[in-house]
Amino acid sequence: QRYYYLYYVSAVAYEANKPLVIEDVEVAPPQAGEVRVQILFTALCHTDAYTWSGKDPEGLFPCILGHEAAGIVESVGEGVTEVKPGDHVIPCYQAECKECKFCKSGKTNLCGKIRGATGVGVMMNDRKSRFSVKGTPIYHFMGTSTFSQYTVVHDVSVAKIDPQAPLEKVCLLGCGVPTGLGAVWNTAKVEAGSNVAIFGLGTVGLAVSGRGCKSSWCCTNNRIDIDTRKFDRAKEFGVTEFVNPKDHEKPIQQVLVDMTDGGVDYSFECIGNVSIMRAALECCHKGWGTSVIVGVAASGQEIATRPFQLVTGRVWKGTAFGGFKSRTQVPQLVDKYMKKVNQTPTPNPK
Ligand code: NAD
Ligand code: AHE
Ligand code: ZN
Repeated sequence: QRYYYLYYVSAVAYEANKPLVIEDVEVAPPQAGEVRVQILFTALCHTDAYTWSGKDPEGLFPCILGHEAAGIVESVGEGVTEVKPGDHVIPCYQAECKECKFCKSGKTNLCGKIRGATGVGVMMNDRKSRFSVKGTPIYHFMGTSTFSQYTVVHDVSVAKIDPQAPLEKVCLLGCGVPTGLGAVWNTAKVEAGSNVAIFGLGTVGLAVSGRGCKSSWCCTNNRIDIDTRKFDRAKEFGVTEFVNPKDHEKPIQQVLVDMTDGGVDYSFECIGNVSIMRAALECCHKGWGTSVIVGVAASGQEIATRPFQLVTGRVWKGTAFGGFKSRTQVPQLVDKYMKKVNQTPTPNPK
C-alpha cells in the first residue's frame, strides 16, 4: 500500500471545444472510501465529446474526461474492503452502493450515494478534487476521469473483474456495450420475433443491434443512420436491413410504419437528437410499440410528440447504463465475454 502523490500524464480539457492538453497532473492519494486506479486502456464515448462540446449542463472546466476504461488498483483509502492493490477493475460512472434508497428499491440501477458529488466534479469526502496542475484543481468527470494514467474513484464506482480478461477489450464494458445490451435486455425486454428499429449505429447502436437483439432473436431489424460507412460495420454484426433517411422524402417514421405493417415493436434512439427521439416513438406500432431513449441531448433541448401517440398505446422509456447494476453486473458481463456465451446475465437483484 503506497500513499504518495503521483505525477502522471492526463489529457486535460481546459475549455469547451478547445483541444485537450497533455499535462503532468498531480494525483492525490485516495482518501477514506476511495480507490486510486492505474488506467491502462480507455475508450471514447460520445458522451465525452458531448461534455467537451460545452452542451452538458453539468459540464465543468477544467476537467479530465473519460469514463469507458479498465485498469489496475494502485492503492486504496481507509475502509475500502472490496478491492485491493493489484485487482483488475472497470471504473463505473453509474455507482452501486447497495445501501441507498435507489439501490435497495430493486426498481432501478441508479445510485444516489455519490451522485451529488460526481455531478459537480468532486469527491464526496471533502468535496474537493484529487487532480491538480501546479496547484490548480482540475475537476473530475462522471466520477471516473479515465483520460489519465491514474485516477481516483469512489469505492462504490469500481467493479472488480476477472484478472484474465483482456483489459484492452473489456474497457468497452465501462459504458457503450452494456448500455446497448441492457437497453434491449433490461429496459425494453425485447421478445423473440420482435421487429426493432435502431436509430444510430455507433457503439451503442451496434451493441443494441449485434448481441443485444440477436440474443433476443429479433426477426427483423431496421437500422437507421445517415453515415453509410456505418452500414458496412453493422453488417459485420449480422445486420441485413438499412434505412438512410437521406434516401426518403417522407418523414422517417412514416417510411418505417409503411415498411413494417403499422410500425415496429421496439425502437432505440442511440444518437442524442430530440427530433429523432420523436421519430423513434412515432415509428412504433399502435397499441404496444415501445421506444427507448438512450441518446443524451444537449442542455435546453426537449422532446415533443402528440399525447395521442401515448394515449394510443405507445410507450416512451429511457435507460442509463442499460439498466445494469454496475458493480454486480459488470463482472458478470466480463465473465460472459470470457466464456463467449450469449445469454442474458442474472436479473437485477431485488
Ligand atoms: P456515436 O457517435 O458512436 O454514434 C452515433 C451515431 O449516430 C453515428 O453512427 C452517427 O452517424 C449517427 N447519427 C448522427 N446523426 C444522425 C441522424 N440525424 N440520423 C441518423 N443517424 C445519425 O455515439 P455512441 O457512443 O454510440 O452514443 C450514442 C448516444 O448515446 C450519445 O448521445 C451518447 O451520449 C449516448 N449514451 C447514452 C448512454 C446512457 O446510459 N443513456 C450511454 C452511452 C452513450
Ligand atoms: N450531465 C448530463 C447527463 C447525461 C446522461 O444522461 N448521462 C447518462 C450516461 S451517458 C454515458 O455515456 C446517465 O447515466 N445518466 C444518469 C445520471 O445519473 O447521470 C446531462 O445532460 O445533464
Ligand atoms: Zn458513455
